[in-house]
Amino acid sequence: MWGKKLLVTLAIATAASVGAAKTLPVEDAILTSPPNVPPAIERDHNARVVVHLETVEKVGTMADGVEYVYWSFGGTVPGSFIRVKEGDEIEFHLSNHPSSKMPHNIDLHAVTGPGGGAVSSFTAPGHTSTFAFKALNPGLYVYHCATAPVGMHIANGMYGLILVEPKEGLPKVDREYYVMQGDFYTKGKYGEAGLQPFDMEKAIDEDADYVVFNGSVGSLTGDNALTAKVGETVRLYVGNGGPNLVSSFHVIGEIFDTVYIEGGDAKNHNIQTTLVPAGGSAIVDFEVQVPGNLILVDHSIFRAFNKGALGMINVTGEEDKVVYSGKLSDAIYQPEGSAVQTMEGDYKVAKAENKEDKVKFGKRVYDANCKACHQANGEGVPQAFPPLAESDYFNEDPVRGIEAIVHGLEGPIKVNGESFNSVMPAMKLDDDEIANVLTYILNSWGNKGGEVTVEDVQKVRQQKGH
Ligand code: HEC
Ligand SMILES: [Cu+2]
Repeated sequence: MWGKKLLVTLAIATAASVGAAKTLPVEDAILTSPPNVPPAIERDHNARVVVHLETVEKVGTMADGVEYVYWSFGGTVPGSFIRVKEGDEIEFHLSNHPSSKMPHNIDLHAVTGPGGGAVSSFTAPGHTSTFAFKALNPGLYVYHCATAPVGMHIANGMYGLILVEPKEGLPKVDREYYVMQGDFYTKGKYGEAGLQPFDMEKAIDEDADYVVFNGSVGSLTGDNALTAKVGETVRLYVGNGGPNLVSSFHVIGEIFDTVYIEGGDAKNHNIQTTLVPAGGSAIVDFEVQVPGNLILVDHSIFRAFNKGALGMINVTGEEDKVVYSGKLSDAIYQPEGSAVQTMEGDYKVAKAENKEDKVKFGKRVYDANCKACHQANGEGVPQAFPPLAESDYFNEDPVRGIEAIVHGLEGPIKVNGESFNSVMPAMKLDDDEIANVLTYILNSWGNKGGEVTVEDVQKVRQQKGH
């Protein structure tokens, strides 16, 4: 009699598969690709959550004209977002696609156990491994491949996030997004076209060519920008796969109302920039109050403007001139009287008298505001910043230059036969500075000559009601 009962119990345990302590309702996990996040968990009990995740090696786009063989969880970088509840039991099935050249495994930082599941999940191409774990601690956790050479598997894109919601859930917000930073190391330097192989030397030197959100340059800009409406609350689940670099995560034009520090329980408020370690995370919540483009960056700022770590949230809705006025006026500031205008070396002269002055003053504006991107002689940077030297786009209609400075410029354009699809932020320059800098450009580097006037600039400002 006892023997028979034992046998039955064993059979049930096997049917409910390995590791189940008691019988929980079974459900399939909803997995999402970045920047999407699975819906909040509504159930008030625990479940046995079945996760099916596949490792895939495939060619993807790192930047315009640049391809890379990504290794991924679920076919995207970062990998599929997994969402469970504190106390859930997770039955994990890791499949390695038959076309893979490498074995892979998974180390989930949410696992309490050896290697975070790495050894139990080691999977050859064309195989599936299964293991189970209990989500003991709530938090936002990184997962990654931990197959040797570990650094190489992570550098190729094998990381993602798993959220273990606390028992009581997280406060409701209007929108949730999944953003994960990673650094990449390629044989060619940033923007060099073609299929770029992984560069182990650079990876060891921590000399990244690309630092990006969600696996590629432009994954969160232009048509891929995140969206929100004025008055909504936004939550970003931010991860950092590394392999090497720590992220100083910042959103230009926004303040984080709440940061769940390092993805844990501790909440900090009114934060400008939060540190996201390699192999770590943060949850940031904020309300958007005014329309415009919020820019996500790693505030190690060369990474944002020269290596790709730049994303966007396009906020639409009503202006609130009390929260943010826009430019109200622009008066000449002369703390030391008009003497400033004739200071030795004529550093600051209020007005250009003629074209020669404009060109001279325009060069200073250029060096201080444009050179960093468009380069010293207007030659630009392939794939990233279009040339201003002999630019057919600009010479055809210099008003485009005014528009680019006043309103910013984004989306696909063609300059001298080369396509660009990037973001130039609007620049806070006054009408004289804009007239001067564009006149300087028109009269430099083989451009067609001519002059841009303050009136031209004012016309553009008025067109869009500025
Ligand atoms: C942060 C980098 C950055 C800065 C600073 C910057 N630009 Fe740009 N600029 C760009 C990018 C990127 C584009 C292309 C945008 C696109 O493809 O949608 C661009 C496009 C342009 C274009 C049109 C394309 C062309 O090559 O003719 C002009 C003109 C231009 N910028 C002028 C300026 C001037 C003048 C300044 C300084 C006042 C300036 N830019 C500062 C990044 C920058
Ligand atoms: Cu791997």
